[in-house]
Amino acid sequence: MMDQIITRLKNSRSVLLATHVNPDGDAIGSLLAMGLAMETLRIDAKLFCQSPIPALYRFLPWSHRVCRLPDDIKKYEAAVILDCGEFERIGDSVEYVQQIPVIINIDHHFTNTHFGSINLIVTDACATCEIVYQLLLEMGVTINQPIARCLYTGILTDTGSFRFSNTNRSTFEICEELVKVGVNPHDVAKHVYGQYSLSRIKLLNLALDSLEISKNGKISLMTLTDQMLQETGTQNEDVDGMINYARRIKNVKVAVLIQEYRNGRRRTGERGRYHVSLRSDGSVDVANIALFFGGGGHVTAAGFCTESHLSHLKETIFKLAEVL
Ligand SMILES: [Mn+2]
Repeated sequence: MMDQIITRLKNSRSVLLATHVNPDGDAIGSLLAMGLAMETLRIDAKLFCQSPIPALYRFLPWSHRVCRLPDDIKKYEAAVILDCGEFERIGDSVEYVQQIPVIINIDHHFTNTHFGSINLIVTDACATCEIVYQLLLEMGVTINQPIARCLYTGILTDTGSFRFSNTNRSTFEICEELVKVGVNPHDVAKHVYGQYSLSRIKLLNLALDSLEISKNGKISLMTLTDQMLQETGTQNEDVDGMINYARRIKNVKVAVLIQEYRNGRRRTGERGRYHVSLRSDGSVDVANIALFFGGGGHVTAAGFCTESHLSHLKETIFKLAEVL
């Protein structure tokens, strides 16, 4: 699979690199690392993500080069889609991007739908950045400091700072190599974890206040409404990581965060649109729960979108607790 990808890329003059909406560290890290690598190979690469790059990741090289619209689609000979379980995860331009003759799908979600013409799905990779690292080595790309910094950030964030169950020996082996070429772990950690805005802390306060626990204590649930984000002046990116507070509660097996979509302006009684994030302690496969609702993800981290009444949605989730 890697050979096919390498041949394809090396024979392309112009490629589109894309990742998912509401990008996390792994999405951004793999996108930027691929972009920087394409430059060393003298392949013209356009970096695309529909959502803005969250402020805390703007310290990464080339983060300002990411475009929010994939223009002039005809010029691309291939597209590389990174960290997306489904093609639709890239957002509204999926039908447009689909017209690119070769779609290379690089991902580590076991629910990946193999939507590409070439699919490199490595479900035991701790992050898409790990797959990109191996690919770049195979391509003969020298992993320089800027590339290493992007890859390290993706691995750091997708393993929850080397705490999640996807953390293993190869995680540390790769990170050792990345540190060898100049990544400063303290510096990256300062950017990623040490720069919360006051509004984000105020949103956290509301999120903690919204906590509800199922009768048997196995499910914890947080709810964030559009109004809470507006009140605190926060963005979607500020919600990132808040679910971990719900997960840390003793005896909780599944933590749930319900987030209302923006522009959810509607009359009373009408259904709202919600994104539901799920995290488990490892004893429950939340990817399966997400799949049931039309979403996807990993065993311990998954999500889905739904249209519902909030009270009904909560009821459905708490019913799940009875069978855990
Ligand atoms: Mn990932």
